[in-house]
Amino acid sequence: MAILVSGGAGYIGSHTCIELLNAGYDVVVADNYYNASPVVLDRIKQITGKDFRFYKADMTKHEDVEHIFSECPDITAVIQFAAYKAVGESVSKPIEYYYNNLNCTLVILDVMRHHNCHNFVFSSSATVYGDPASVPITEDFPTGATTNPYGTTKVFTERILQDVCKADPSLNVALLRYFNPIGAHKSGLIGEDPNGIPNNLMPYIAKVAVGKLEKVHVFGNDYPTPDGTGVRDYIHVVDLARGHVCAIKKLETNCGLFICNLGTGKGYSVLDVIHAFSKACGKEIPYVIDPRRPGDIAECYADPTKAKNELGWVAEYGIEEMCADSWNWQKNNPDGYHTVK
Ligand code: GDU
Repeated sequence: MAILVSGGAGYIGSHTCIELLNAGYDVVVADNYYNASPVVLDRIKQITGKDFRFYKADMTKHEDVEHIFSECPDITAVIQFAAYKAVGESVSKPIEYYYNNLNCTLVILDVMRHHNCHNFVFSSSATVYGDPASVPITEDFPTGATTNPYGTTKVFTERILQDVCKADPSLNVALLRYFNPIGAHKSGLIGEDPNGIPNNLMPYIAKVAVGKLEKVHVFGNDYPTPDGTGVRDYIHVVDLARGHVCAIKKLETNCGLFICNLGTGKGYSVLDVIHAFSKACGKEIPYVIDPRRPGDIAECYADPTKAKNELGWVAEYGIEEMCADSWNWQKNNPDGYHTVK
């Protein structure tokens, strides 16, 4: 029994490989290094003391995916992380985003059915809820009113998977809607390493703390939130990774379609995160208030009750550990995986 982790060298994928290996699963990693580095693979081996198979593969290419499944007949489940993920870029490159993100899943599903593989975990996002009417968000909230093509690729892929589940009762699919993953593995050996200037808050703060960027730009302080800045449900990436192991176990019970939020249920503002990070790194994080970023919403946090009841999963780490672990990764690897040791 092996799990194919597509996009397994990326940020969430690499942390998930570690949790799967630690839980005793055999792992097959596939990645094209679009948003990842080969260094990650050695780090995963170093952390776990375990080996795994690796394929440099483009999951939109039928022959690449077919090659993996024909060489690894023991694959019983796929966790599909491979996708483009930059919200802003998706607005200017919609064709690339729809082509890549939808085809990765479609090609894998097509190959899976010829190889007797029935379990599929999809890396979805709270972005499918758009601007929710209220918080906390439960899984039955309406989806689809997204504000950018990236978010819409998540909605469309969810819809495809629901249709495929209806057509094939032997298929088990988990749609995991992540809130805002941050943090890094305790070892400081793997973490988030975005290309260029980070779009997301936590990697941006970390780059300011390490002196690579001058100050944080806070996008708006006039939202209807306690301090006026945007509120999000930040979740430690290791907690999120553990959620995938729980989802694999759920699929092993032949559950059919399973939709679940993965969040902590707690909301923190941009200023809360900046202050928590200052404490973790022991220095002031300079910031400036800028206008709102188009497409942003005021508040977004999960109701994680379903994950607790049906996966037996709860987030263990709080904001202090998320910041401490992000800082530990950033200070040890100021240039991410390009850092020369
Ligand atoms: N923010 C800043 N300055 C920055 C970056 C972000 O003030 O430099 C603010 C944003 O306005 C927002 C908060 O920080 O209030 C978090 O922003 P992120 O960009 O880190 O995260 P988002 O909530 O915008 O989006 C993230 C992922 C998406 C999607 C979404 C789900 O990037 O892919 O999954 O969560 O809700």
